[in-house]
Amino acid sequence: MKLYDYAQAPNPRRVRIFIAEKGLDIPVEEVDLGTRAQLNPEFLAINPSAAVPALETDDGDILSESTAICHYLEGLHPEPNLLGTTPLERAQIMMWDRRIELEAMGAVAEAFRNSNPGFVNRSLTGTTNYDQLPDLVDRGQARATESFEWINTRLGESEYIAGDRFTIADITAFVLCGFARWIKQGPTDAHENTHRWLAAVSARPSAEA
Ligand SMILES: N[C@@H](CCC(=O)N[C@@H](CS)C(=O)NCC(=O)O)C(=O)O
Repeated sequence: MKLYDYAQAPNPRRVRIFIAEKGLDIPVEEVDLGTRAQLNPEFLAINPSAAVPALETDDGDILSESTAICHYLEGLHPEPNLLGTTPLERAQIMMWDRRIELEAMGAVAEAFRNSNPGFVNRSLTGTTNYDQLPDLVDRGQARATESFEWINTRLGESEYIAGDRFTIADITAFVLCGFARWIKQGPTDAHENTHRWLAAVSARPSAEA
């Protein structure tokens, strides 16, 4: 098995933390997004979406999408469970994970990719170059601010994001907090529930992954 990775990028980090929580040792190959190696024909043959992470299975199949890779790994290595056990718990974890990914990470990506000079004409991932849209920067910032509000509210009613135990939704939210620093965002001092949760999640060895 092999994980196509990029150390600084948020989505591959989600998978690395998941792998660490499972106690697995999967070799990684760095795809240097800094030199746009994701657009090289060799990598496009692996992942036509031109993005990391991607996982090559022992049988040579390729999986992309962080969540799909995590589902595959959980299927092979069910313990510790990170994706839920009952139909309700699985749905709740997926619900929170998708909200964190699509709303909160999406907001940060919107602000970051439309403002950072390194992403001129790369405002979206993929093989087509899309120009930055400056109007999306303020919107992304506002959506990120809003996201940290509802995350804090959620963590006031629940010990972890999806319930009373650590799951993939906490991994995505933890990675979000690091990613949000790229746009000078994150939980504010007033977000006490988030800081309580962040202290617990940061103390896990997987946080280093
Ligand atoms: N939905 C995908 C998103 C993957 C993604 O956006 N990866 C970024 C790194 S965090 C990437 O490869 N970017 C390449 C680029 O900027 O062109 C997933 O969950 O894996």
